[in-house]
Amino acid sequence: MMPFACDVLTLFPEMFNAVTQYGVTGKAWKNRIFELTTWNPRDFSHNSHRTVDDSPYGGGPGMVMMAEPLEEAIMQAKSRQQGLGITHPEVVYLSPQGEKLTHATVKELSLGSGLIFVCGRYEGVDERLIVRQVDREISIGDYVLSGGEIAAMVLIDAIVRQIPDVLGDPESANQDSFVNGLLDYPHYTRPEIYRGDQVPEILMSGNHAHIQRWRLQQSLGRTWSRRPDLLETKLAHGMTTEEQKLLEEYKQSHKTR
Ligand code: 9WO
Repeated sequence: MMPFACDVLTLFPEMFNAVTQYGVTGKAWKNRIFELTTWNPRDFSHNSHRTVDDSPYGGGPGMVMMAEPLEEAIMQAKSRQQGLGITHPEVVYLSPQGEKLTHATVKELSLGSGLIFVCGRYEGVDERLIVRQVDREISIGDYVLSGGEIAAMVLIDAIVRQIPDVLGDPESANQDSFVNGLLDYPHYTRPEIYRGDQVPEILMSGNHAHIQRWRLQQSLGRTWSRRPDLLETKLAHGMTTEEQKLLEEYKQSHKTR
């Protein structure tokens, strides 16, 4: 299979070693499941100081990334991806003004064959670059970072683990929290008693059907108590009679404690 192609525009290319060198994404990169090419906007600067930023029109604090070096870097990234046979690589800009990242967005992006990530620094990027070149502006949450790099890595990590073969067991990604619209159930491993705390009896029973039902109930219950917003969505898409029964039972046992 052709690797999933990531082209990243960044002033700090070495930050991306975090995804290519470690863990599940590191292994996927080594196995050429995805590839990552960085483009430093400084290499596209038009002056000898390699400047890529300037002060904002209208005044105010800080600096703004200039459109020209970024647009030229995007052109290079696009022609590289087109050379790989990727006809329409989407350009993604990471910013707090973007659409909020969800598992659905991750899935959608993972279905393509390549993406170009624009990582901003300073106070942001000249709006004309965004209007001209960016297909999707994505936020990973309502907070401000020092730049788009860590957000891009969050997105790359989430996308890569959706690619078939990345997780050893082909079912693994489907077991992830959020796939069924619910939070994960609690996990336990040895020892059976940790500082006086017992592993829930049912997990020691060997009864797989019972364990499965208990885990689903924990997922439902935790979603109800911690993320009622997610449960509303799940409810709107329809819950089985079994799921409703398990949740009612969980609510009941939580009132009486
Ligand atoms: C910094 C700043 C300083 C003084 C006054 C206003 C300011 N705005 C910013 C700012 O928003 N900087 C951003 C840094 C510019 C775009 C790249 N940066 C960024 C991306 N920070 N946080 C993100 C981000 C990306 C995706 N999801 C959440 C946050």
